[in-house]
Amino acid sequence: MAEDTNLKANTLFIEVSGSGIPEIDGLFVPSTAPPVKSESGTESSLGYWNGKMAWDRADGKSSRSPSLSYSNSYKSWRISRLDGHLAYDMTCDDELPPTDREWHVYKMGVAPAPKIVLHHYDPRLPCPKPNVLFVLGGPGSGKGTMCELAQIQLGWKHLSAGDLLRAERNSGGESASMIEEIIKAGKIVPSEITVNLLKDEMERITRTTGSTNFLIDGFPRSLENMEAWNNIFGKDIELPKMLYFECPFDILEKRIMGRAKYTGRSDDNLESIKLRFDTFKAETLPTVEYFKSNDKCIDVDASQERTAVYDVLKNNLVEYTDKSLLSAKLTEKSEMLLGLRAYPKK
Ligand code: UP5
Ligand code: MG
Repeated sequence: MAEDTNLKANTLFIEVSGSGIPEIDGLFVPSTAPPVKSESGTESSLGYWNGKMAWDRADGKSSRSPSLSYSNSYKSWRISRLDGHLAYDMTCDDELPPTDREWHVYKMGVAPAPKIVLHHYDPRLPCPKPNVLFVLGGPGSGKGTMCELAQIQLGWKHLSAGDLLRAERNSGGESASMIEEIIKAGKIVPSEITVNLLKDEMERITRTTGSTNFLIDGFPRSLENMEAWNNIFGKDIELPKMLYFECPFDILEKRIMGRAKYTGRSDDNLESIKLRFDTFKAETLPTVEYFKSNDKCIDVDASQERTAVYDVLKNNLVEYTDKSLLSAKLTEKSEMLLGLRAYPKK
């Protein structure tokens, strides 16, 4: 195989953890092994080995360099021990070391095989700042639907504060029952919990996907939420813009009751909807006013057809969206979200 001279610099970092040989665990950085011609005749470039990206241990302790690389002869990714013997491998032709499958424990390895996490940024350095747009609106105004569309079609990452809280509740952690009680009563979960969930999830996504564009749906729901956000991000990032999905109560109620049989959400019932809407008026609308007074709020008529609402969202994201995605064909899932295609029958 001739060397590909158009290779992009390898800037990915790899974290290896939980292996049966603790000396293998640690950070692997883009390889600095000098270019060579391998037995199979492949010429390697800096950061690459056998035409695929390659990594050295950050602590420089391995006697093999690169210590995480691809072998064309064996058609496998391989991780070596400090003494240079192979410990773990994965037969495949993936461009990058697989993170979603269990590695094979090689002759000189010890079970269990390690977990591999790919980082787009050096995990030893602070995470790059997020580029955030808040999407706020009453319960059932279409925040989740529209943000999911933007995630599929435009590559923005959708974070629903409500979904993160429901996942935290389902994880059964120490705040699980408190979160459930608050959600059922349509009230607002203590800000510190929500902001930390958002921050951790944004950092995880940025580090593992490289993406910094985030749509945050359903937050900040109160001035106190906003204060907690500012305490953590205020000094680092400018006040984000907000898209406010405006929609009358009778339409919201109809939409949620239409959705209730599919979601199984403990707050998708007439009583909770009313409580959620009361909280929205009392606590969330002042937040919307705060963004308006800072000239950071864009009103969206969310009672319109789905396609019209999505167009407004899209227009507000264009500036930071990869231009090649703007004219991409709608996926089947997007057509379903837009109501242009029926969901498959269960
Ligand atoms: N639909 C969507 N758009 C439509 C359109 N244009 N025309 C016709 N139909 C449309 O949409 C609802 C339904 O309407 C769907 O069936 C959809 O197909 C259809 P959806 O996109 O689900 O609306 P969404 O605004 O996301 O509604 P949701 O119920 O999720 O909003 P809430 O704000 O109530 O819920 P959230 O999950 O954000 O929060 C739940 C609870 O968590 C809160 O009440 C609170 O207790 C807690 N919470 C906090 O404490 N803090 C936070 O920061 C966030 C949440
Ligand atoms: Mg939602």
